[in-house]
Amino acid sequence: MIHQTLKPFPKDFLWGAASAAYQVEGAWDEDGKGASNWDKFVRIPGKTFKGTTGDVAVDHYHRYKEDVRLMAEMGMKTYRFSVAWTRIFPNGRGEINQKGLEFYDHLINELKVNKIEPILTLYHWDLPQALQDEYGGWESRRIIEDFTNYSVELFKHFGDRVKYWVSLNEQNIFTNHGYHLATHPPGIKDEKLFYQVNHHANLANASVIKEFHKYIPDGKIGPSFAYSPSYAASSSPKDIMAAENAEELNSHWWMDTYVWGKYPEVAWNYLEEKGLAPLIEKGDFDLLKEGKPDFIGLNYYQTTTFEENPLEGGIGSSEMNTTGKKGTSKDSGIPGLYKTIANPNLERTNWDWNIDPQGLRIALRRMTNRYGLPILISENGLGEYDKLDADGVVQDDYRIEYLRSHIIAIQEAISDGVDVMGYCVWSFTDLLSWLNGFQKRYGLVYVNQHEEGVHDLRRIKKNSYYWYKKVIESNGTSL
Ligand code: BGP
Repeated sequence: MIHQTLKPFPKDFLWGAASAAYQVEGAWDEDGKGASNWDKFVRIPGKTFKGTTGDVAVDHYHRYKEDVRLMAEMGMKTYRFSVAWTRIFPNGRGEINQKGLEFYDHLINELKVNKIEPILTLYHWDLPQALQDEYGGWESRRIIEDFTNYSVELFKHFGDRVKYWVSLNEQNIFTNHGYHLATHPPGIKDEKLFYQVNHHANLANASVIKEFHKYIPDGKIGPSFAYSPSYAASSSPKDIMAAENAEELNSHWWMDTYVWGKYPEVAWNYLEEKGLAPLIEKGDFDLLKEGKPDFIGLNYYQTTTFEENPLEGGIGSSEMNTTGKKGTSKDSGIPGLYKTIANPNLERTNWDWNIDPQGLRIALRRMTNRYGLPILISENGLGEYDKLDADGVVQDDYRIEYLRSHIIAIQEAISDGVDVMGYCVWSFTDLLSWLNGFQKRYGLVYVNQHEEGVHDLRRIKKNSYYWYKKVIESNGTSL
């Protein structure tokens, strides 16, 4: 659909950027913080790129004032960050660590003084290790109570100042890496457990959303989902069916459950046949239905293209490109359902992520048609090698191009009728990439931090910072 004129961005559109506690804060064992699953995992040799850890990360814990100053100077309307559960409850539950609350109090107050709307993510993957040790973390239903208890403390404490909340960040990604690919903690490969863990996470998500509405009736909450729309490799009905299968199992499986409190039939039947469907207890679906989100958070990076994959001899899962060498990723799939294939119409990044702004518009439209909820784009950005040149400038024009084309796609989607609440660039400053160290950079602000050696961590505005400042000032008219 081609619009003669595009609708303007809404007046109160939340232009912003995002981060996650483990990737920016550092201070991993300061002021009473407990150890998280990531604090443990990164210490196992060979798990992360060049053995990088978030021990220091980009030291946001000590430099948050400077970071917020840079946000304010850019005119940012919103900042999405996550709370480290282990700062609040070092062992996952029990006594509150006041120093942990204080840090986020200071951060939130600093944002408010600068008229930046905080968006608080309750869980961005750093689980208290104590809970993993005690009962397997997400593997046990006990997580529902502990996650709810932790979340309610945050609602009570920050609810007067924070109105936008994200419950779970990318449940599909953290469970896939944690229990299927074994590339994130706890590093397990067990398909059956993967679906059980997801059922617990769904229940925990619903439980905190239900509580949220009691404590912060004037606030909004939703999960952030990593949605990668499925394309068919060709017009062959077999490829189209493969793409449908992927959409059912990789997207509807999660989003339908968040919004409607029930699992989609096709995916459920497939999993039941395979003996992989999760165990459900009485009352589970009631809880799932009671935890309806106010919006869906969309983390959009790319689309994925699928073709048919035979049941006999078809390809299974494989590893992703964490080398930064273009073309090193391998196709993966589920025999009998689908396999991925490179899309010849799309450019790829050095980490083989497809660059597809139209895919964002497609994602927004599909989600709107199916769920009818407002959408917060809670992450979108480009990970690339950025270089600080001799004049102290970071010429990340490729990032500007990436962001510009995606923002145009959002405006087209808004013109199509999609209700988009805001847009958070991933990320504000450079930060630690879970598996790619510091060489895969996303920030609007460069941070002098690297995998090896000790660095001054100074902040340098990239070209994209100045460009985004104008975008915000003009409410998206100057692109
Ligand atoms: C999302 C995560 C972020 C961030 C981003 C980029 O899946 O929510 O935490 O890491 O992806 O990923 P990467 O650092 O692997 O390039």
